[in-house]
Amino acid sequence: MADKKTILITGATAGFGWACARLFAAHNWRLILCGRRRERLEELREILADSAVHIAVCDVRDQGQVAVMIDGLPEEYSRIDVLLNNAGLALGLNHAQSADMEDWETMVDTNIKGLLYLTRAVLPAMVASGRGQVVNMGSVAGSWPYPGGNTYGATKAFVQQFSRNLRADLHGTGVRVTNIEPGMAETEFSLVRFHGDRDQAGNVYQGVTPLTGDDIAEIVYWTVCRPQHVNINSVEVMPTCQSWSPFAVHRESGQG
Ligand code: NDP
Ligand code: 8X3
Repeated sequence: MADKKTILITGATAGFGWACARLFAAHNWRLILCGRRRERLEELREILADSAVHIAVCDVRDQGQVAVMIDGLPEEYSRIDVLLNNAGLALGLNHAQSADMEDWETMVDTNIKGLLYLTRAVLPAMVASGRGQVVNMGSVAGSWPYPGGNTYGATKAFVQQFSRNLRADLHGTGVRVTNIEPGMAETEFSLVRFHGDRDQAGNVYQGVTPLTGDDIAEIVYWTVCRPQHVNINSVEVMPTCQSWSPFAVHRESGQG
């Protein structure tokens, strides 16, 4: 029987990360699960009691904590086949002129710098072994602007271009890179975006059928299971109920 493969999932305590943990466990993968909420990680480890699971409480914004997590992996978890850079968040939906600078900094620190810390820590071993895959969680917001998306969308545009540049750097190494770009999905995302306001978060999903964590997990798993000679560069996916709006046009008052 082939040896188990190992995936490191950041942001495994909720949403996409949680769904990916369950799906990869069901396919007999060895899991390294990372997030800040220890109790959620322990709950997930219990749910996945039949699987090989290593949990790591880690704030991806802290490069020191990331280094401790990677350096402290037990021997059997130390060869990472897939890094799923999923930890991330949107904070606020204010227009730029009234946005909270602390929210902006948190998004940059998490969605950009955290992803960089993990990638830089894991890549050398992948390159040395001649295989591996980095799967980044981007967003449609990285390609398509919307009011209030300002810094969140810009962090995901970074993820999109960084993913492409990684492919350029990793040319010929056998290491694959994929950027997943989901649209609206019901997770804890909106609850976090609206700083815990359940009504505001609930309104986002009123009367629609959004994507689910399981939908995204299946896509992540599909990209990882392509044959080694196939690299899925990006997957953009929206719920059927979501599409684009026309350009907004501001008209001078009195001009109709
Ligand atoms: P959730 O809020 O449900 O999950 C976010 C996860 O990120 C949690 O596990 C959280 O864990 C983790 N996380 C946040 N900050 C940190 C940190 N500093 N260190 C470690 N872990 C952190 O949201 P989603 O599952 O929806 O989001 C996952 C990814 O998908 C994000 O990158 C998001 O931008 C992206 N995305 C989401 C979409 C959506 O509509 N839901 C659409 C497109 C992309 P903890 O709080 O325990 O640290
Ligand atoms: C999350 C999707 O449209 O709320 O990345 O920005 S959206």
